[in-house]
Amino acid sequence: LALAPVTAPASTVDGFVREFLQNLNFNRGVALSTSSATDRYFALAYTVRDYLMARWLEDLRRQREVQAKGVAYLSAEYLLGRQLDNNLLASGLTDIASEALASCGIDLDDLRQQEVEPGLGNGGLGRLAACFIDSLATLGVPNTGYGIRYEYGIFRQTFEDGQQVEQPDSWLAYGSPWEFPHPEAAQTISFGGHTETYDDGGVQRSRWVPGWNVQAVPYNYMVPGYQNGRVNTLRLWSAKATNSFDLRVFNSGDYEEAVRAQTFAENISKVLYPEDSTPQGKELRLQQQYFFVAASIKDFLDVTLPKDFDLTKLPDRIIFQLNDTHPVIAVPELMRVLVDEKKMEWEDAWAITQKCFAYTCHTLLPEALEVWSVDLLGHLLPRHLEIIYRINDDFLDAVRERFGDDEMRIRDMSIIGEHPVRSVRMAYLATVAGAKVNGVAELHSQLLREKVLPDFDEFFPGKFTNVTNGVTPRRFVRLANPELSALITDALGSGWVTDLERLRELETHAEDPEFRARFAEVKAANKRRLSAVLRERDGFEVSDGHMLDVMVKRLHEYKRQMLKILHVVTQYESVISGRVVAADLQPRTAIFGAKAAPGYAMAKNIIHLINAVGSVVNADTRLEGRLKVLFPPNYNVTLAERVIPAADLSEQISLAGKEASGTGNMKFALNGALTIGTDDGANVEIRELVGDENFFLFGMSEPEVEALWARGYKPAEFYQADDNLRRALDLIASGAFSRGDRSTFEPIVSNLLYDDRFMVLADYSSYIAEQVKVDAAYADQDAWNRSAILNVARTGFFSSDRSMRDYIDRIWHTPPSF
Ligand code: 26Q
Repeated sequence: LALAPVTAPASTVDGFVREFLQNLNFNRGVALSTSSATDRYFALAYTVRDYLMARWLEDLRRQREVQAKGVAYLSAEYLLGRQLDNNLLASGLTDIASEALASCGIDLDDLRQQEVEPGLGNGGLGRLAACFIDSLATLGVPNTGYGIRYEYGIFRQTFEDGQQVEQPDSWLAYGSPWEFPHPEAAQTISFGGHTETYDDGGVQRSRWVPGWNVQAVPYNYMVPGYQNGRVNTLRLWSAKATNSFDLRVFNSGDYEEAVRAQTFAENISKVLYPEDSTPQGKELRLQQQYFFVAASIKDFLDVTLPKDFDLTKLPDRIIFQLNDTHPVIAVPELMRVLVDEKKMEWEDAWAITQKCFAYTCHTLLPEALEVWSVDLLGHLLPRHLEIIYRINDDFLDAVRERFGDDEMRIRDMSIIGEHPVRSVRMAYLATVAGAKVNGVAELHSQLLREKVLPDFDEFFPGKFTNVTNGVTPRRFVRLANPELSALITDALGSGWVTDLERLRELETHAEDPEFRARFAEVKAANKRRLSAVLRERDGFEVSDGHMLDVMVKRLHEYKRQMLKILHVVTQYESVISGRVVAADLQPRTAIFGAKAAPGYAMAKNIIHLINAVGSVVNADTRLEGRLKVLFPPNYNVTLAERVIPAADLSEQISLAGKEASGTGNMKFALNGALTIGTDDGANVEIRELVGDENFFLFGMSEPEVEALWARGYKPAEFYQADDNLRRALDLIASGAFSRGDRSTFEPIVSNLLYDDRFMVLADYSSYIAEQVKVDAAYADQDAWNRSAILNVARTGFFSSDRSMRDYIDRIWHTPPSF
């Protein structure tokens, strides 16, 4: 019996009902009649799990048997969103589940609402990781996603008097039905202590004598492919205090101290850092990074690989993909394992290591490039610091050999920086160690090579490459936009869900008036659905007939939410001053969604301003209800799935050269919104694909930005030169949005006038002019719908399936297995 394979329950409505009731009774311990919505949600989730289980176990078995090369995706963040609907879709059970529940008097949609999304990421980078593992499973490529099971994910945002307040995200309060804890498979992870050399039978060797340990407990999550019977694994590590032996290190003998030591250890996976740039260099953050990376490498070497595996063949079995610099400490960790523990020669170990890593960079902002002070790193990971020094010495020797004793260049390329304090430049370490280094959109990759790492590009020809980001069409089209999906499937058949370039075939349908009318009806239905969600969630009313003008993303000065609110203020001012009659406004609702890092004061000021402008504008009857601002708090994946399909206009307005790629921009275009955007990140590629006539371009290009900086940028000159801009800023400064208090938004206004690092004022006039064109274009609904359909038809390129194929073909060399 132990050898009998696990079998899935019968894929029938009756089979599903039976399994559901079993789970309700035996796993929740309740009767249907007395069960809560939570009980029913859990029982449903367990039922879906049961159907996927046989596939999962079979995949794990086959992967052990075949030993094909796979991808270990190392990411500190996975912004998964809700799991239920995705797993129903992947297993092809949505209709059966819906019917089965209905026969029990339960509405599937009510149960969907019960799930608390695991918000284990900040934004783009974390969501990208989630899209990538979905695509790998769908492509049938062996992959384990490794990360951290934060007990608290990204904070829950509320507003008090228009200002952001952060609440803890207790996503595990009721537990999660999707996780499989394996405390028996915990790994011991060490920190601190010192290093020493010793005589190993005549050979001098180094070793690490750690100071303290924690346990890393794996929690496994299913990652099902789309209706292909494949199930990969996401393995997130949770920190647990080790037994009393290790606690003794902290233990002065008393009980209270022992409990404190436990708390200390378990702090490591307690909370996601809510910063998504300007890393603070906090010790706990480095502990998190080493914790999950060391556990993951151990897991792969000791558990996944066969016992007798020849480690010189490691690059044939695994590629560790580094999602930004957050997991880069994996490089010296693998070296330490190979050299200190497996007793390999340094050169052999380094040759292997260089083939086992590849690095993705997600930024161009210099302040976002992660560095760790040598003091901190040496204190927490003394052996790793020695290894990094050795890597750097060897690297700089090679640089000298190539470029001569150009000490300027040596200093610039050193993995160790000297100012303001001696520190390890993690992006340099990743670049030196990685087989490939990639940016996330064409423009970004080009700037990365030319501006950020030009010396490295010259030294490592062929190492730098581009892989343009993508998004999963399963979650962001098929699930988020069922009506558009039905329309597309009606026109093309269902193959587009895994072959998104097929959307091209919609181009001809864009010329069919009847198809355009059906498309318009889908958009209208999505707006009604959003309206219902915002009413229920936030008590907001979405007005009929409004253009929905949407800007949803993290709050950052470089993304320029400020520019969008200046447009709103400009329109408002033009009406209250009497220069424009309200009846001439194209009705619009500006929808914002954005979280600010808790320590980012200017970002929080901007949130406050948006809310303040919203309160005033929404209440002013002179606008005759033709201009509205909605800012639902706590924008997350779940809200994105409702907002994006309802949008008419997608705001992608970062200063050129600052947004590495953007992925929201892709989701909007695929859902038939038109973009107003700068020539930045993946906007460039979106515009190329959809055509200039279907994209609202404005603002300086990256070279123009550079040129203006070089000339000397004086934002006040733009203020003086543009009447609309002056009136808008003066209105904010006057206290019109702060009950007459001129001090409230003074920091914003003076920042714009005298600093304006992200050139909001320089791009203002071109933005406003382009928005006038947007209004005019929207007035012709039929032409707008045609453009919107062409956006859908021409953006199939942005499927994360395509991104994954690019990584597979050009970086990983991991074809689909069995
Ligand atoms: C680092 C150190 C300490 C604390 C926090 C961090 C940290 C955490 C998250 C730094 C950066 C992030 C996230 C960055 C991010 O989301 N970048 C975005 O990545 C997307 C996917 O490639 C791109 O589309 C966006 O352009 C880019 O901004």
